[in-house]
Amino acid sequence: MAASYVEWTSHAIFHSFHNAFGGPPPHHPQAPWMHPNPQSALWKERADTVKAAFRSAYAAYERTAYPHDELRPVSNLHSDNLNGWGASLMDSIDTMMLMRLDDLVERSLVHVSKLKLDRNSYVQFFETVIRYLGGLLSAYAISGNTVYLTHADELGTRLLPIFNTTSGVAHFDETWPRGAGGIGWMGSLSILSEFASCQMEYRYLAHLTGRPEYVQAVDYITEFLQNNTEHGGLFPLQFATSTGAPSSDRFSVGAKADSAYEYLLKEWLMTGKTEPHFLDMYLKSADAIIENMLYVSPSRHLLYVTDVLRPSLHPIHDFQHLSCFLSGLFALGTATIPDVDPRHAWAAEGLGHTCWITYADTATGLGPEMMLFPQNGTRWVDELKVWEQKGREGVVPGVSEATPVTPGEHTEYRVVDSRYLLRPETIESFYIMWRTTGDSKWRDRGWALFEGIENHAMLGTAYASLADVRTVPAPHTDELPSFFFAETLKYAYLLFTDEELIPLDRWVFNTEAHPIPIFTWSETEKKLFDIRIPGENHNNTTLQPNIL
Ligand code: DMJ
Repeated sequence: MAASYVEWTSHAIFHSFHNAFGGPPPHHPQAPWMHPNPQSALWKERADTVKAAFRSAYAAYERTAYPHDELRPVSNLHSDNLNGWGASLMDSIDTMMLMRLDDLVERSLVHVSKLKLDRNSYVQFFETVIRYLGGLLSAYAISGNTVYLTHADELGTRLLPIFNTTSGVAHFDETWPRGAGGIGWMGSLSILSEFASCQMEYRYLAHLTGRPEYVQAVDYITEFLQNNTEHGGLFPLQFATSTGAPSSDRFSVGAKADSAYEYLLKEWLMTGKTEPHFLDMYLKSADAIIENMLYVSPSRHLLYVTDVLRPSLHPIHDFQHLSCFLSGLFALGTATIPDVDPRHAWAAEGLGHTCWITYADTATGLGPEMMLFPQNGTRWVDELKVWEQKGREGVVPGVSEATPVTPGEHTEYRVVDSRYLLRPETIESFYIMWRTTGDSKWRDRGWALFEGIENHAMLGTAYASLADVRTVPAPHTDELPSFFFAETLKYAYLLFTDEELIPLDRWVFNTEAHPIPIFTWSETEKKLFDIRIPGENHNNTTLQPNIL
């Protein structure tokens, strides 16, 4: 068996990376900010520093926790909350490939080859899809090695019973071999972000395997979302799994919601912008978010996105770290949607700025998990109206350059959860902002963020989440999540390297930062999978739940 791994060289990785999908890379006009950069040596050194951080933290995981899911870096124990299949390894393979850490890739391939998915196990659908299935699909897309694809296909099939509900929305969890769904802490409820963040992975898997059941299962979810839209583009946080009835009065782009909105744009991008219903859904949702959930703080004029409550969409004025992905999503939409409303670009800039401020305001330079803004913030669209009426005088509201506080100065918001969980959303948005605007401030801010991680999250060789970002020395919690390897360090590396490893016109990241190549459906696939492209003939079947 070892012989096939020996062929696994970095040359092979990048040969396949550029050729497995559509032959040699097409000519991409160089983006203006990619011209020879006098600071290249500095940024190369910074990218190498991130690579060294990955190597060090991964070595600690391998030494102490492998083959379990995650390292507990304070106690030097491990956890197995993600199926016990080696989540940190499985989530990291494509990061290793992009960083050209060939020895680690080789060892990972041995692990994947031996991985048995058929033992009795409790699986959470969402985490399994975004981390394991997404990780395997990207590893295959980058390398062309079919070991990853075979396992992705097996995993995709094993998870299919989770879609088999009377409403068609997926269960939260499942036991294997086939047992009852809905057995974990969510019981008979399904969470929006969790059942609506699997479509990219399953549709790409269908493209690779030719299996229609993968598309059918997830296209039913898209149809369910279309039928359950509120306020023009918002979705409640939870639904009863059996009836599909909403079971929450709250709308959010943070916990329980985030990637459901993210996938609308990304599904449109992933199939080469050929399926306009995804764009239509995304634009409606973006508009509803802009109209109802974006607020500006009274004194620092910081733009933030808050949860709102039914029926009047009353704002809570909370701001979650998880919501910081929205800046990058709006930036990606701005760069890819023709003639898009300029509010998307302003929101990307303003939200990215606020996310940076929440880091730069703290003693550690790392941002808290949740903040509460004063209750008298103003709706952003109302401020925009006044600005328009005044002939657009001065900067766009909410896009002002508020500066970080000095020690003792009031931040205006209150920190209600002071942890930093090594999450990626802020550096993810900095990366997308840098790639789509070319403004080097996003790189500089990303470097400051990474220095915060180095200075305050590093514990010897590994890293640990912070219990309080406001205190130096920072207290730690006993956690090193797999997404630190999959996302935080990957986005940091991509932000600092001058190489355009993942051109955004050829790849699209799933919500766990696993890149999926952009493709278009063939005529055969359109018929087989019942893909409806406007202006093209298709039969008029209606998707049904319980398709299995
Ligand atoms: C990751 O698993 C994914 O980014 C998910 O979409 C949100 N939560 C974590 C990172 O914070």
